[in-house]
Amino acid sequence: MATSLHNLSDYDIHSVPSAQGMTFGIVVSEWNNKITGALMQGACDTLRRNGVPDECITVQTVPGSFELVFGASQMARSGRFDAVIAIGCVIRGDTPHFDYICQGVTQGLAELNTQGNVPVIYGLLTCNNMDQAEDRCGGILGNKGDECAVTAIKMVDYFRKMQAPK
Ligand code: DLZ
Repeated sequence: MATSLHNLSDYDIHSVPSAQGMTFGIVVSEWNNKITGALMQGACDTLRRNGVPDECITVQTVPGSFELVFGASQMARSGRFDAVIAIGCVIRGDTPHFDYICQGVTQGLAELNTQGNVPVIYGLLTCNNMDQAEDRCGGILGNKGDECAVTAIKMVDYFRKMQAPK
């Protein structure tokens, strides 16, 4: 989680496993696209910086964050990706809508992680206002897209280790 003590983009590149031969799907919500576009860019840049070529990164959009669950599920089931990153941004409004969307997406993405062999990474910003979102997509708290990319590489590596013979 982003705090003033934890910049989302802080990581030691030497602690990230090799991403060679890994493929990634990124599903991005169109709502608040200035924010989600910056998150997606952060994720792609970090994957590239860790050795993932463009042809191993597929980006698809869905209309809103609620659709991330279906979008990520389709990517995970396609057999084309070692990990899926779901990127969205929900901004609190005047009604309880925010809570329903955040809860639905969070639970949906969490369930996907128990259903298959493809890790689904949680790149949903759940913010009280636009300032908080801007701080987390390349602002003073870094870019959550970077964090998602590093997490995706680490989880593919983890899965491969678990699959290795004794
Ligand atoms: C409807 C809606 C609203 C009010 N706010 C957001 C938001 O802040 N972020 C976001 O990603 N999506 C929002 N949506 C759209 C819903 O996620 C969804 O696309 C629609 O309810 C249709 O299923």
